[in-house]
Amino acid sequence: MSDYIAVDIGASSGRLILGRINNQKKLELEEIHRFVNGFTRNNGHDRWAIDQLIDEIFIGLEKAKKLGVKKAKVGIDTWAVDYVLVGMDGQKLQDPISYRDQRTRHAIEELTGDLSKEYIYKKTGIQFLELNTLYQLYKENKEDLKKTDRILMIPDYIGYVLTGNAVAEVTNASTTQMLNLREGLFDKDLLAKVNVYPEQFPRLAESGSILGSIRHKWRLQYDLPDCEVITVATHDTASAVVGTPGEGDDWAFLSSGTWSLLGKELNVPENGAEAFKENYTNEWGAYGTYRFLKNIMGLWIVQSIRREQNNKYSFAEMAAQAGAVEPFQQFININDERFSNPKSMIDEIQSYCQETGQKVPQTTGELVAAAYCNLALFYANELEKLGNIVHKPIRVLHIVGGGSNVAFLNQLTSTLAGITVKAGPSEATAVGNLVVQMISNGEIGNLVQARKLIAQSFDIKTYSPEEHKYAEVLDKYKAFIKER
Ligand code: LFR
Repeated sequence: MSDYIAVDIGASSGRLILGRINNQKKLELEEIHRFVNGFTRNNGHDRWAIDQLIDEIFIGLEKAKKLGVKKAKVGIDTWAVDYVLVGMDGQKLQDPISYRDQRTRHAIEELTGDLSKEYIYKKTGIQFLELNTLYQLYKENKEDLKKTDRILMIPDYIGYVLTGNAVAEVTNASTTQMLNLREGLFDKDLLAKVNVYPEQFPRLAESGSILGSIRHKWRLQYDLPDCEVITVATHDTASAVVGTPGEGDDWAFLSSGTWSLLGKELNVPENGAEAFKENYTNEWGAYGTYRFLKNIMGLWIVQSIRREQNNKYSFAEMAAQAGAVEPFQQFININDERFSNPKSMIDEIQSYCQETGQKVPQTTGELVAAAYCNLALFYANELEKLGNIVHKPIRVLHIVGGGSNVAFLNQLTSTLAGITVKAGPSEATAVGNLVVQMISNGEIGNLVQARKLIAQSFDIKTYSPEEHKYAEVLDKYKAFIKER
């Protein structure tokens, strides 16, 4: 049996998780290292401290060695859309800019002035979000782009630093909004529009392919196990969907973390008029699948409230306080751009309620209740749309990721949407990362078997709709949202 290590880095934290299939034929996880992540303002932009993240990976791998791991496969996943510009000397030009940086404000309107949105959507099937790589590159410093030998997405860059080998892994590359669905390649027209040459991106690689061994120079510098890096589904959401224990064809997923990604796994992309109108995306998944989903603001709102209160309460305490408040006291369109990176999330929520003539939440419990109730309403509304677009009723919603621990939110979602919610695993992203490595190494046969293994290995909690509760709330919410 081999050891497998998932390096999973999200916008607010990162971790290294050791995975094994134990004697009871269950997948077993052991967290070996955890660290915080976040962007900071430097050199005029909100940037990620990428060197520090790589240092943390080495610290984690050294810890693995101390735990007795001699030889391991390693997979790396992170958030999507952000990239590193690498110069002719193989070094990064600058620290990468975060997708929440304000530089792409209004970039969609600017870029789609002469290339229509319909045209871009037909080509790519990707939702229009200002954070997409396409708009970031559009706003990129032109001199820096000229000096760029390689544009590498964050996990591809980390893989490149570790092994010396560079690829553009497909699940993440698709989030650039620059892959052509039909051709299966970067789209030349879109690249030209943002002054990028096709040669500046490395070759596309499928999830599950081998990237290479960790470079000798790192092994001299750190006390590491003998590691081979596997290019997993490097977009964290792609790994989370792989790690979702869905069965059959009537389930949807909700990957709940800093973002809430709500959608359905498809075998054929859905880029028709309805999907375009509702701004659903077709991100490429592992094993030829598509993640048909929508980005929803997610726990970012609660994380931001917590940060502004100097982390006074834990997430569990905040959820308990929210649960004690009368629910649905105000309607908020939580996907409004204004909540993407406000100076103060608390002020932003309060002014929204003031401007719309609603009760202004004051206490932590009231603020968090406003966030959770409106997340649940958003989910329920979207699930209905999703079922209509894919022409299939959705009977089960699998909630995975850190947010799947919030029982209050799971129950609200089940009741409002009128469907069964299955919650867990909370480490679905690391799990998805690990099982792709195991499939690649021949220890698991395929994705269906991997999901069976996941269902057997973790405690999945089921929530059923409560009857006669919140009967008219969803309709009132829909009417409110329509006007905005
Ligand atoms: C989630 C995620 C989303 C992506 C957003 C920005 O962590 O990867 O899927 O849209 O972050 O990269």
